[in-house]
Amino acid sequence: MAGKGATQSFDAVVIGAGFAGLHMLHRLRQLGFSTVALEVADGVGGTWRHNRYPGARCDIQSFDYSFSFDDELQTEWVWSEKYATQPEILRYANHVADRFDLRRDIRFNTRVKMARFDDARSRWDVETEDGTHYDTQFYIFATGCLSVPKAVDIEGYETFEGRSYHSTDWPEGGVDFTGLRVGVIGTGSSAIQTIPIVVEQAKELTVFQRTAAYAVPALNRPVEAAEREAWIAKRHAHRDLARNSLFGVPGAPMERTTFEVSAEERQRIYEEAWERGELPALMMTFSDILADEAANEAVAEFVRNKIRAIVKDPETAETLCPKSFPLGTKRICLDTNYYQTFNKPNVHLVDLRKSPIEGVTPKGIKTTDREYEFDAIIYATGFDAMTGAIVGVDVRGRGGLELRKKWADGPRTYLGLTVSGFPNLFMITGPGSPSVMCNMMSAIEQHVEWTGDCLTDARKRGVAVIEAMPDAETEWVAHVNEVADATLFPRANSWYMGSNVPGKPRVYMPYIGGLGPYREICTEVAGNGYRGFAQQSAREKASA
Ligand code: N01
Repeated sequence: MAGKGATQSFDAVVIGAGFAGLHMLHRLRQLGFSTVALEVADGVGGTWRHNRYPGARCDIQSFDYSFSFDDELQTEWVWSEKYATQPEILRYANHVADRFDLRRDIRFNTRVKMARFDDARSRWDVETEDGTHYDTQFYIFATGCLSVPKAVDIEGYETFEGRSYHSTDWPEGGVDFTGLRVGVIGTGSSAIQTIPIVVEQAKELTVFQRTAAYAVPALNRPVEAAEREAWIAKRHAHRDLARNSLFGVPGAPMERTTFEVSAEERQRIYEEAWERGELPALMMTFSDILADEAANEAVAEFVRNKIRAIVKDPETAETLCPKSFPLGTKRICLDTNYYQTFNKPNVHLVDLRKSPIEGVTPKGIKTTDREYEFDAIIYATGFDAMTGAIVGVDVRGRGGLELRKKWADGPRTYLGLTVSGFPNLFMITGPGSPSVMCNMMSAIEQHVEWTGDCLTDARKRGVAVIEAMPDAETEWVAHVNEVADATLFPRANSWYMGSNVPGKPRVYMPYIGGLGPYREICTEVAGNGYRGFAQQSAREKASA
């Protein structure tokens, strides 16, 4: 291994050793590219390494939230629950790293400071914080969509004299909340998973809610041996359906529309979906839920009525009812006893719409109403999603073009995979791709396969430089917006829109055309000689 200031050369440098980075590294090695992965943490797992708050689990069924690229891997691993816990998912990531002997090509505790494209040599110079340089033809971001915590934007938070925790960076050994007065800020997926567990220890728990979320019951349970065997028997067909689906799991919205059926029939259909305990189930009940306001309101009211039926205090129930955005336009949360928790006498809900937080004080949290005293505060305030980790590195493309500047008004990509002006740079599940709109594992596999094929094809044809053309990028950005604008998604102030981070441009970032249709587009682009990409061979480059 080279020391500080030394330079090492590779065909490809992959940033990150979460699921995307592990798979990309493995694939490139299989294809014969010399590859190194650079990882800031001291182990693999990415966001699953840091998000170890109590209650953390996947919200896609474990069988689906796992790799399909290696049949032995998918048949040997045994998931213990319908929705695996964070420790089990992290064990799986470690298993993948061990099984394919990936660690020898991962540099842990390594943060990339800068990546610069050298026009003359058509190679990237990647510099890490310890001064090591990596010289590489291909530079690949596998940094995850939800890996950079949103900076806490509440005044005075550093003055708090009790203990502060962030769901995105939980202490490794866990936290004992026994007998403590705990405040939780946020009611997104992380908070909804952790609140029912923390309350088992806490003396008092107070939840500060700014925007009520839609949560559906996970109905988690152990995976029985017979269920596992049945899944193994049908795995190939199941994975094919997932690959070509909208959300990266088998299933599609029904063709019928909401008001085609009677109110009683609608209720029956919603009930059936509720009982499945799956995140996309309600959205799949009718084809118009994400496009038609009245259809969305009908299913939203169904969820509100569920909340009203569970939560005994009518005022608390009403506060927990989401009313400010259409169902599904922020990621639906999957819960286990979240709403039931508010029936406990030691759990309190503060409606920040009525009394906003003024700041954190040495003793607790002060709203416009009063001050609440705590021993511990949990910030479950989310992420600088999709772009945070990418612009967190100083990336300079052709002619010194800064990616941060290029994306100042929002991310611009071709296919969510590449950026014009940044040759030989690829992103796994970048903005402009389906990524967070579906099962991340399915999205990761599609991008890793496409990128591996693209690099192999370039090598075969002697292409030294491949770069998205500006027109192709502009068309793709327009298409991503056009598809989003035809839906209710832009109505919500979501992290999909970047609107959770103060000052971040409000742009719809993921591609919501669905994973299957998106895969077809990517395959068609590749099949047409990488349509929309400028390509230059080493010889053309030399004579240019
Ligand atoms: O973050 P979030 P998350 N004052 O951004 C509130 C995935 N995930 O970590 O909505 C007061 O959803 C904020 O309020 P508002 C999943 O994709 C998956 O929970 O901005 N409140 C909101 O309530 C998910 O969507 C799982 O008004 C403030 C909350 O904090 C994504 O990660 C588990 C505030 C943040 O919610 C993000 O989820 C966990 C402030 N200053 C996460 N700032 C699985 O199940 C923020 N909030 C796999």
